[in-house]
Amino acid sequence: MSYDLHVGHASYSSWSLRAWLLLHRYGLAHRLRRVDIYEGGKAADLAALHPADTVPVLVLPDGTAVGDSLAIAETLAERHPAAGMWPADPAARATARWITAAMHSGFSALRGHCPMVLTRQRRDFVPPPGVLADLARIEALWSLARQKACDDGPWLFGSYSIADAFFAPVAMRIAGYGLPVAGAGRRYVNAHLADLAISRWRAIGADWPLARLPEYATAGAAQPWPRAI
Ligand SMILES: N[C@@H](CCC(=O)N[C@@H](CS)C(=O)NCC(=O)O)C(=O)O
Repeated sequence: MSYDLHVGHASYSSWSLRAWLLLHRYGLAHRLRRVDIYEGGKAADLAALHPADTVPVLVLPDGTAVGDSLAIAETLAERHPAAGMWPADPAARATARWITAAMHSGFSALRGHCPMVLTRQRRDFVPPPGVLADLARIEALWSLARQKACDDGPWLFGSYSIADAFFAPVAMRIAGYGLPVAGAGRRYVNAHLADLAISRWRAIGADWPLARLPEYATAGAAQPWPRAI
């Protein structure tokens, strides 16, 4: 039994990263199918999955296609209940669902001003007020999660959960743009930076050349990707 996961370029597609992290971290066999969302090939690559129009798209072993990262996460959690993708404790699980959905539907300033770029760290980025407001709310949600944590692990609820997969690209944006976070928030970003799954995903991206980079990928002064912030 194997899944097919259709993804955008691994260096830039933050929604793709979320879905892939779940398959990879929970050891679910899958094949990666690259969708050309940056060089004009998206329509052809997704034609067989109509009406899917964005990545990621997960194709189940029976051929059913599931679009949208949140639907993919819920589908995987339901199909693999023993994997523990949501926290076991009901209060922690409810909170995890809340903050995951809040991430999925919110933080438009952070997403708009700081597109995910996993190849380099911006040096000169001055966060506008909207980004700082998003960061403050993100840190409040992370703090709430830690209050509900089920064990001492480094992730939001102790052990890794879907919430961490959804906030991984947020952590990558904080690292990639040198955004200000302190204390527990900083440790959480560093846990993602040290995560071997993230290293693996960055290596996949490095193997996928692009003739034409997304314009934000080369904007501003840059330095190498950080090991920690
Ligand atoms: N809500 C969707 C958003 C997916 C999305 O916007 N994906 C981007 C790539 S990160 C995409 O496919 N962009 C190409 C396009 O919109 O044409 C999800 O959670 O999966």
